[in-house]
Amino acid sequence: MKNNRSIINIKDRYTSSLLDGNLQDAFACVSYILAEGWGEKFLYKKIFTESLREIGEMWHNGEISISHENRASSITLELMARLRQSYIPKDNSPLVVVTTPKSDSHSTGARMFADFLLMDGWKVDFITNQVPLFDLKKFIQERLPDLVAISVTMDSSLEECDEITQSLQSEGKVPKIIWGGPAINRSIIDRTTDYEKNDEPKVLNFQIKNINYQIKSSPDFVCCTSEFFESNKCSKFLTGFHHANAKINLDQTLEGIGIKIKNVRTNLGLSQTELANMSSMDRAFLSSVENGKRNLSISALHKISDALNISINELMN
Ligand code: B12
Repeated sequence: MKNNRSIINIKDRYTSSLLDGNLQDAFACVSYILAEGWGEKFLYKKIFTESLREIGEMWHNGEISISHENRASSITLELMARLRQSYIPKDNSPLVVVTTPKSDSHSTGARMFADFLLMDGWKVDFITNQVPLFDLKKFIQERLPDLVAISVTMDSSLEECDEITQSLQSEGKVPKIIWGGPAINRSIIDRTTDYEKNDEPKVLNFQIKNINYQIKSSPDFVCCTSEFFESNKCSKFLTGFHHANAKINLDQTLEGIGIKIKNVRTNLGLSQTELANMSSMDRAFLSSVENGKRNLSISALHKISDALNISINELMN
């Protein structure tokens, strides 16, 4: 079981490596976490996100210069780019365009969301860095993505997010649109639930500096409850795109089960060795199951689902 102390230690060491501009040491922290079998999502949530927030706050508080902040972000983005090379989408994977409003230069959260989708088998087009709306719209009309994700960090960019959505929904083939990011989590008036279009006639409002702003567009999903978009509602919305696709073959089924097992295991804070012991199987066997390389028997599936305390149905879903 991952112990809190060791997580804090490794996060602190990662943060120091970023502040020192030491790519090799930062890479060593990443290698350690992956070798322990804690998984990429854990690495993103507990190490990358928390370290970057800490370092960003240091800049906001005037403790370090913008160059130091920038170097730290670049090292993390470089490591994320290395990890991305191992996620290879299939031809029939759904396509998402991830973007940010032009007025919002915070792009790291958007990149992380994009990488989470890549890990879950999506094809991703990542468009930030102040692309003008007319150009973004033209691009989206050419690419015809299944989903457009708009990530908003600054409260002052919420109105622009609404404008982008209105513009994309005004003509042509309209893609599904999801909103998320810190400004959404912070500013939607009722944050106790995520919103789906069919939840209407609820009226969505923002509150920016205590001033109400009524949303004019109609996003298909607004992710407000969990910054890691792991609410049941959000997971269901995002996995629905895979189901809408063509027939799934055996390899894809095994891969899907493997990803699910790994996700549940890492969320429970279990290493591969620990889960292997709990389900009385060999770690190498479990590793091949998680990588989708093993046509596992129903009895093996049973042992794993028992150890994870989850039904077989859920693992197969
Ligand atoms: C790092 C940082 C910066 C960096 C950004 C580097 C970059 N390229 O991204 C720099 C130094 C450039 C910066 C600049 C500014 N910043 Co700043 N910044 C931060 C800081 C410290 C961390 C942001 C971050 O990178 N977090 C890490 C990422 C990984 O987390 P995340 O964004 O939350 O994303 C996660 C989830 O939200 C989710 N997610 C993200 N997108 C999406 C999308 C969908 C669809 C879904 C479902 C989920 C999802 O997934 C991610 C992974 O889990 C925050 C404060 C904080 N602690 O959060 C302030 C903060 C965001 N900044 C702020 C401000 C004010 C600014 C400046 C205006 C400051 C200035 N005076 O110049 C400028 C911005 C200029 C502009 N026009 O954009 C304010 C915003 C205030 C507000 N309420 O709007 C904050 C909150 C600081 C504060 N406490 O006041 N900043």
